[in-house]
Amino acid sequence: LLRGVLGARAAELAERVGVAAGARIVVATALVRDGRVLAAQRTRPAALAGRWELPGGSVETGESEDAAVARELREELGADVVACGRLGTDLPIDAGLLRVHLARLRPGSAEPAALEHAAVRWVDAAGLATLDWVDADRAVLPDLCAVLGT
Ligand code: 523
Repeated sequence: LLRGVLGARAAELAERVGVAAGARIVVATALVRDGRVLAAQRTRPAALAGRWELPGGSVETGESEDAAVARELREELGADVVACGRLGTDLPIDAGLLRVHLARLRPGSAEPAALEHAAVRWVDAAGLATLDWVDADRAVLPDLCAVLGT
């Protein structure tokens, strides 16, 4: 919306000011393989425990979003992934802004494991609707469905 009203340059500046003012960027990762995406079940906080998310976390100061995606998935899943573009639009969350990135496993990566989640599961387009997603992630499901195909 900002972009439409103010133009791309102004929106970019507003975004930087927002970041400078402390708006936190959280990356979420749609790790896709063979028409399936990796869903992960949260263990914390209590309000989100048991609900499913696209794995990720806060971008650190000075870190690129692609680097944050790779770091978070190494920490949380023990997997070696490469980010390969954005999916959907920025989603407002309590913590700041959630940005979804597409990613693929690097050849030779270990199979993703639930090191910090209750469980992980590869789901196809039809399976997306069967999981109890956290609210923000639910908004990206139509875009994800299109990426996974039917
Ligand atoms: N989300 C969210 N969806 C989603 C992720 C990865 C995160 O809605 N796919 C929200 C949940 C939390 C906030 O973003 O409110 C931070 O996510 P978290 O706790 O997974 O990331 P951390 O561990 O990097 O954040 P801190 O605990 O604050 O360090």
